[in-house]
Amino acid sequence: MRLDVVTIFPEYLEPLNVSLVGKARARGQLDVHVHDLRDWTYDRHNTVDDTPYGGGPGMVMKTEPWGEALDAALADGYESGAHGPVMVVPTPSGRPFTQELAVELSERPWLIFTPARYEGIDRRVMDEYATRMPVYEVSIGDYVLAGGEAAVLVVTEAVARLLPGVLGNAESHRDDSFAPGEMANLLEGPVYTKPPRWRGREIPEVLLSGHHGKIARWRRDEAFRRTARGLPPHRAEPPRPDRALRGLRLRQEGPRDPEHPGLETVRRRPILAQAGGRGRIGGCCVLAYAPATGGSSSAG
Ligand code: 6GU
Repeated sequence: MRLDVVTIFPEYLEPLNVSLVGKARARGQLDVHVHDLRDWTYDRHNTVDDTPYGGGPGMVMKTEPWGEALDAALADGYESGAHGPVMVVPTPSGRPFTQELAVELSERPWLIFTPARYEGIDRRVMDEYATRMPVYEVSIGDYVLAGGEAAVLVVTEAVARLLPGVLGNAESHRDDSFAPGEMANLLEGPVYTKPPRWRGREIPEVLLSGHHGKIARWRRDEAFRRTARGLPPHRAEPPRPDRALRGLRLRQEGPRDPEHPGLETVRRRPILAQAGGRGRIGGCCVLAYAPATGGSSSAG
């Protein structure tokens, strides 16, 4: 996979040389190109921003440096044989970055990140490149960062570990929380290692039984239990409704979600953030879903 990042803080992307992503680069599984946006400015001050049309606070990133930088990155990529670019624009008003989106991005051969500072990039840049390639505007959570660089690191790490051969054990992301398949929409249960007793705390006995079937069942039960208990309080984004939640008996309180008419919301809580995202109904965050059962929904 080829990654291009255009930024005014190339040094912010140094962590891409470290750990899993750094090793993937060293092995040639990831081909990373970081570009300095200011290389495509021609005034004494290397200006990349200007005041917003229509007035208002803050500054907006200018079209011309982005246009030239992206054209150059694209030309370089195509020249070296890359194909099928996707532009990933980090922004708090983007679609929520989920494991599902990480999987989707991991299947693309070439990602071009455009982390912005200030109030964002002139809209015409995204509109222009959307005529040539898919443009994903992505948010990593309901809070506002000073710039998109940290989001690039987050997305890259989530995507890189999904690339074939990057994780040591081919099966090690099968059981991830939110991974598609068996564990879709389930949070992972607890894990333990040696010693078997620490400060008076023992590990669940079943894990010592050597009975693989029982252990698998216990792990799945724990994942259901953790999911049913609700999300950790810092998590605004709910597990997505699907088959995995069908067996759960949760209280129903909310209206139907127009996006998932066959399901009813079961638990809601107010949210504070302003940024857009799925899972919202009338200013509330949907925490879980239960199948709509025509009025008499599951209780308990
Ligand atoms: Cl992707 N960028 C910025 N600047 N702020 C964010 C974000 C991204 N995701 C959440 N907050």
